[in-house]
Amino acid sequence: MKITNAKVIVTCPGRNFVTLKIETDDGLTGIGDATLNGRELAVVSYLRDHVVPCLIGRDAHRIEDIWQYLYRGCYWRRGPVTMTAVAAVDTALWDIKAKAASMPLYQLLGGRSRDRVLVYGHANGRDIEETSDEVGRYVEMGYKAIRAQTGIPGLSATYGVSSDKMYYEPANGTVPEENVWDTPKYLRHVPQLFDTLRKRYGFDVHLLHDAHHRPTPQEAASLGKSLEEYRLFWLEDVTPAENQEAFRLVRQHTTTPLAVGEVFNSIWDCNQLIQNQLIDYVRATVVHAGGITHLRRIADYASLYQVRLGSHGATDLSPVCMGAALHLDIWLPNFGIQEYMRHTEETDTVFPHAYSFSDGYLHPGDAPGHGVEIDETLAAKYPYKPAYLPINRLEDGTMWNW
Ligand code: KDG
Ligand code: MG
Repeated sequence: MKITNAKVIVTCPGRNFVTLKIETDDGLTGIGDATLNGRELAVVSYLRDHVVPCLIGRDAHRIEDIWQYLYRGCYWRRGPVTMTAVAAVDTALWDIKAKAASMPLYQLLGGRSRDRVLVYGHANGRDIEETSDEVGRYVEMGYKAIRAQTGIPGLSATYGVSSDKMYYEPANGTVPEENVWDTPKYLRHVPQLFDTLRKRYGFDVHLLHDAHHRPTPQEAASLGKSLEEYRLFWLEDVTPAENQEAFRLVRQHTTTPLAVGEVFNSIWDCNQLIQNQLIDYVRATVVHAGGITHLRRIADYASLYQVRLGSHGATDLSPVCMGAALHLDIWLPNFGIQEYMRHTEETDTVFPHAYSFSDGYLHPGDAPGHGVEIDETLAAKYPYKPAYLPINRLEDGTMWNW
């Protein structure tokens, strides 16, 4: 089955998405997500200018060989732009292979290891009271796991907290908005949030929290310790992981489960974290970590060390990524949880999909392939708009971690 065409589709139904569509000579097509938040057009160029011309005429069934060709063959290995482009090709090819087999993708991976995929939603509020009410809304919708973020007294804006609730979109502004950050204020406030939540909702609901890489390793250790009694499902991105060894200090001081890796694009980003059991969950995802082929490799490696997969699933990962991720999740023996930040109806209409939510779980559906399509006519009605995530500075103006 030869690849005859590959096109890169950019659309902005409320936020930007990049999608690669691969066509074959026997009429089957497949799509892959290629969205890299705030750097979308870099991946568009990488694909259009450097990858698509090399795909034409190749055998669409040779997924592994094409992956190696794009990874080893480009000389410049790894990096978010490269690995997002590789992921888009890989996901589209898995979609085609599963359609050719008339099977849902999870069947090709080895079949289901579970009936449904546990997901967590995002509850956020300007203060503890509002966040606590939001957690209640998620409980009512059937969620079994909820991430809670709250505004911090003394800071005018906190990432992850917005006046829009169910469908908030963190990326906006033609240049990044600048927020002020203060870790000591944050460290004092967060335990109060979880104290309130546990008193109100008890311990049956899973609670999660994202520190967005702001604390230093020492601060991260102290945060983990101060949250132990609230029994979090996980504490995420508690410090940057460029220096994987930094997690040793955190690990030595707290039993709070640790998750990291939404910015990882390769197994080399988490090799030491996994091998030394410095984390409990790896947050890498299909679109940014080289597609199903490479994420499966990371997850298999993680399983040797009892580290589980808890993939990133914010709104900047398109429904195409979500569909593919759910097939991996339902098969993967060492699956932990899947993030599920809902897309707007506008986005869902551009990307009709087979996956569905019920009672706190997602199911990928049984359509052949990964079960997500793109309505190209509708997609064309939403042209690209520049949009960026905010950035952080300390109160004295120092540029800080995002
Ligand atoms: O593109 C970055 C966002 O998806 C990210 O900041 C959201 O931290 C995030 C999360 O855990 O969903
Ligand atoms: Mg995060």
